[in-house]
Amino acid sequence: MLLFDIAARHAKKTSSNPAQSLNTATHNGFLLSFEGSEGCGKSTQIRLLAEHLKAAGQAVEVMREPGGTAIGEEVRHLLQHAKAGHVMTHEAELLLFAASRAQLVREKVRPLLEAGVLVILDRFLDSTTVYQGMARGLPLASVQAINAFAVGGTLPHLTVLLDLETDTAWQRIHATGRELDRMESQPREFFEKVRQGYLELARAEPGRIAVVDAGRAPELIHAEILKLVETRRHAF
Ligand code: ATM
Repeated sequence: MLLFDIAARHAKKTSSNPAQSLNTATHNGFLLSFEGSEGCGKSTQIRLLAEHLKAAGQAVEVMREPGGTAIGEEVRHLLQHAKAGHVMTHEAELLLFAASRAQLVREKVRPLLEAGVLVILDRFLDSTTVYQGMARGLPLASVQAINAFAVGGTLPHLTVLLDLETDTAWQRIHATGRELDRMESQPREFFEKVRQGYLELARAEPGRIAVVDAGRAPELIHAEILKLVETRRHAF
């Protein structure tokens, strides 16, 4: 199964990096996405990275998915807390995530990249491939086509995948004591599918997706991410 057929096709023609060949907008910015299952420490790592880069004088903008725009935040609320959420079909869920992304890309991401900003996305299209495609089981060809339509060629230069054993992630989610939302309330097997889905995706796109062991101390993870970002940015 090839997860990013379109990217691979373009990559063959033009470059060894699918992200590079698909980022059709002309800009000097850098698009970095973070992925991983709940409890992997994404928020902490994004905060540490953004603080570091800002302190070094870099223009940085952090946005989350679903959300990041006024429309996207309303979609997020619908996805996570709608009263009728328990009857939401997988297909409707997929399209809502895609709708939030289509808005974010055009309203925020592209203008920021064109202004030379380093944009950090807390989740992006890989979340849809993994959660709706691989974990929910929707046909991957449809998920890819909808993803491609939503992002319209705007792909990350680098994606950091924070990989954590499902049991550890599971314990972290349930240790918070707060009420879990619709997505977080999925059974353990769902989160295992998410983890394996991400790892499969990373194997299919090693040039874009870097797997980082999230089971270590936050400072060690932060240092590795910093190195990855610096190396990859110099390549552009
Ligand atoms: P955060 O809690 O990381 O903001 O993510 C919200 C949830 O939405 C997360 N669920 N869990 N558990 C992952 C899920 N999600 C998708 O299922 N598909 C997507 O396309 C995106 C962006 C998020």
